[in-house]
This record gives sequence, C-alpha cells and structure tokens, in this order.
Amino acid sequence: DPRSGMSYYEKYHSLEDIYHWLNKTAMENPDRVKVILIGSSFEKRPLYVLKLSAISTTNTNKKAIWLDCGIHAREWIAPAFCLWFVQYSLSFYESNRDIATILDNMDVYVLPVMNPDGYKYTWTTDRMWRKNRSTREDSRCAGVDLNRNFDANWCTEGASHHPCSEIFCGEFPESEPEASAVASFLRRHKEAVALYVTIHSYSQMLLFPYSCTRDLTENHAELLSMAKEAAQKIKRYYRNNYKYGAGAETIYLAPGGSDDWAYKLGIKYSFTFELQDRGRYGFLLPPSEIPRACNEALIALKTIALRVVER
Ligand code: ING
Ligand code: ZN
Repeated sequence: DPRSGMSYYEKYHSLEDIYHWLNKTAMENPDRVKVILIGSSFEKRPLYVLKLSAISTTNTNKKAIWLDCGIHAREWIAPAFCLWFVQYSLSFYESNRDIATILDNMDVYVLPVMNPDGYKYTWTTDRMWRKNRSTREDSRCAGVDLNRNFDANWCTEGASHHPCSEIFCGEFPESEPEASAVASFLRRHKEAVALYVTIHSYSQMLLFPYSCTRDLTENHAELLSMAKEAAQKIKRYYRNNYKYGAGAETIYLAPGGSDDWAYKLGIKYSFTFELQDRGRYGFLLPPSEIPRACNEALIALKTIALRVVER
C-alpha cells in the first residue's frame, strides 16, 4: 500500500484520499489518535479533527495545541503540512526529544482541512478558488472568506461585504458552518488550548495578532521573540528567509481572521504561518517542494510549541 510509505506525504491528496488517510491513521494508532467530528461544511462534508496524545498520560490536566490547515482552498501545501505533522509526530515520538517533550506536555488537535468544499472545488473546477462554497439568495457569487468570518473586528477595513469579493466576510461573524464549528470547539476547549496555529500559503511569514487592528497585543514582545527564534531556526537549518511580526504591520490589515479571534478568546499564543514560497510558484508549489516546505514549518512549530511548554 503506497499510503504507508513516506512518499505518500510528498504528494498532494484529494479530499477523498485525506478522509481515507484520517481513518487509517486513527485505526493504526488507537492508543495515540482519536477522530473527533466537530461539525460539517456548507455542503455537509464532515469536519474531522485528529487528537494526538502521548500513550502514557501521567500528566492529568494537560494543555493542548490546536493546528488547522486548509482554511483557504487553493493553499494546497497547508493540508499537506497537517498530514506531514501528524506522520512526523507519530513516527518520531520515540526518537525526537522535542516531539516527545511537546506530546508529553500537550495534546495536539489537528484539523487537516478546514474548508473541504473549497478544497474539493480546487481539485475539480477552479484550482485558484480561495473561499468556502456557501451560496446565497441575493447573489450569484458563491463563497465566504473563512479567514474574514471570525468575530475579530469583523468586516472592518481589509474585508468586504460584497459576495463576489475574494475577501467577502459573510453575513455575520461565524455565519459559515466551517468557522462556527472551529470557534465552537475552541470555546469548549479554551481552558486547555494554550497555542493556536493556522497554516496558510504563500509568502513565508510567521504572523501573530493583531491583523484586525494596528494596535499591539499585551504580550507582543513575547510573541515577537518566539516568532523571531522560529525564523532564525528556519534560516539556520534550511537557509530560507521568513519574515515575522504582527499581521497588520507585516502584511496588511485583515479583520475577522482566526488567529486574532483565538487570541481574543484568551489563547495568548496564536500564530498564522504562511508557508512557501515567495511567489515563484505561489499556490502551485510543486510536490517536489513539499518536504522542505513542511520541514521548515515543522521546525518553526516545534520551536514555538517548546516555548509554550517551558513558559
Ligand atoms: N493570508 C492571510 C489572509 O487571510 C492573514 C493573512 C493572517 C489575515 C492572519 C488575517 C489574519 O489574507 C493568506 N495568504 O490567506
Ligand atoms: Zn490563506
């Protein structure tokens, strides 16, 4: 079965393949992986989260990491990273001290595809689709930008009320089932979740709140130093440059984003990673680049997660 070889992770996979992978991964690791259904998409596809945990749980009230991928349909490297991360965590728990430290102290919730309808649509119809696929009575244009649909200065400068816009914020905050499912899950688990990470592409940046305002967060200096350390590790090990900083000053003002919302919920360590590349291939990053793109993001995630464990 080619799915069990490493080569599986060096390819992009259809939505059906990813659902199959999810079940197989859970079945093969019953003591370390659980599948949680957190909701369904506009077109009624399931939103599955994998919960990764260490086998020996001596530590009772454990903290947790939330990791989501594929909020934007065309950013294919994002779901590929979530799969990569799960595979790496399961394979190297015994041999990698960082992964062991992280999993011994925190459970990890992984949502590999937050926007399954959009992802499916990029495989069948329009490779450059970004939004979800919700439809409405008053417009012929489909889709809401899920990263403008969260309740963080919702639909102010940097988002649009027009359904045809790529950054359409939706009817109201959490109007979309995908955003609402994630927000509800995090509200229910906010005491445990200490670190929120969401994966996008492209542009090679490690971003943190705020994107919805130019104000700085109360722990800006700490977030900056974590992102800086992570970027330095990528530079040292992979000779690649990642910018880092608060979203609003590093890319653009963007209200309604998931990381800002998670931060305002009380998850004080909240990051958006923009993976490779810087525009040569853009969203069409070739499969041959998956290993490097994922490994450098992984080192950044490990660096930040270890800082959260140690704090
Ligand atoms: N970039 C993000 C976007 O949604 C972002 C940037 C990060 C916005 C954090 C809001 C919050 O526009 C991409 N590539 O989608
Ligand atoms: Zn994106």
